[in-house]
Amino acid sequence: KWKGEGTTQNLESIFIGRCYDYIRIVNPAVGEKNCLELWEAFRNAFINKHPCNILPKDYELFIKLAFHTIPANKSLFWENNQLLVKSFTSGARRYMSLSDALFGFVADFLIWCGQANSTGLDYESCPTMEECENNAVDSFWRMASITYAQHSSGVIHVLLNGSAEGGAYPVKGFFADYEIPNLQKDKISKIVIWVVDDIQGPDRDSCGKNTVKILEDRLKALGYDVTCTDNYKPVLFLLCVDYPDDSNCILSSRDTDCLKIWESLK
Ligand code: ENP
Repeated sequence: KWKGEGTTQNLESIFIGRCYDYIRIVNPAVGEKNCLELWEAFRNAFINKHPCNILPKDYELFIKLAFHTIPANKSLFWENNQLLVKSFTSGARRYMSLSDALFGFVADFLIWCGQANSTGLDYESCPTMEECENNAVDSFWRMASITYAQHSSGVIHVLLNGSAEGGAYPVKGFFADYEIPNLQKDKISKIVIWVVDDIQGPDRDSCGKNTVKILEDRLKALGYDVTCTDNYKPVLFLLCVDYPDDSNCILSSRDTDCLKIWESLK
């Protein structure tokens, strides 16, 4: 009856399994957590309710139980490049995006919703954002985003896609609406923006232009020290793994210059 896909099959097992994976293997530094209790708190946020009537605060208990600190200088916000972010953060080893924190990790890529007057999940369909804003998944990410932003400190990183249609910084989105307003200015030393284009993709947005300029101006007006770098090399090189022969992926331009001179002399 809804337009969106239904609840992910085996949701409970995936959720509880991910929770144990996280506390035992991915990031044992978060300490002991009761994964069954986390699942109950998560489930109670949306079961037995109309699936368009779920609010961020319904996830408060889940967030409280799953919460752990986000290490200073490790926060990474992003838009339009989820898979790149996944490989760049390297499962919290390099940076800790929201989905590398326990309270995002357990839900990443999953879909869920319940139904009114039933304790069952709806595996057939779930409401999309267009059908109703207060659906179980979006309200969850709102609550998780707010918490993640409030607890981010030190140098904050933002990874944007310069080839994204409509601009690298969506002026309406989780980052714009729930994360920027919840950053705690007194805990933040600097905001570093990286705008990386898809290799062989269009160069739609760059530092100082279009939507990135809107973002830089917004953050500066809020009093943050902001820097912006186009095609930040460590991230670009990660993309190069799939395009080893592309001209953007040749390591030293001096080598190619020498090669050209040598070729012309032959
Ligand atoms: P999209 O539309 O590129 O990707 C949405 C996918 O990312 C969904 O599969 C979602 O899982 C998963 N996901 C991981 N972290 C988040 C998240 N944090 N979030 C919403 N979905 C997330 O991403 P968006 O919608 O633009 O969100 C990007 C935001 O995430 C940025 O604000 C970034 O700073 C933040 P699922 O369960 O929905 O299938 C917050 C909102 O970290």
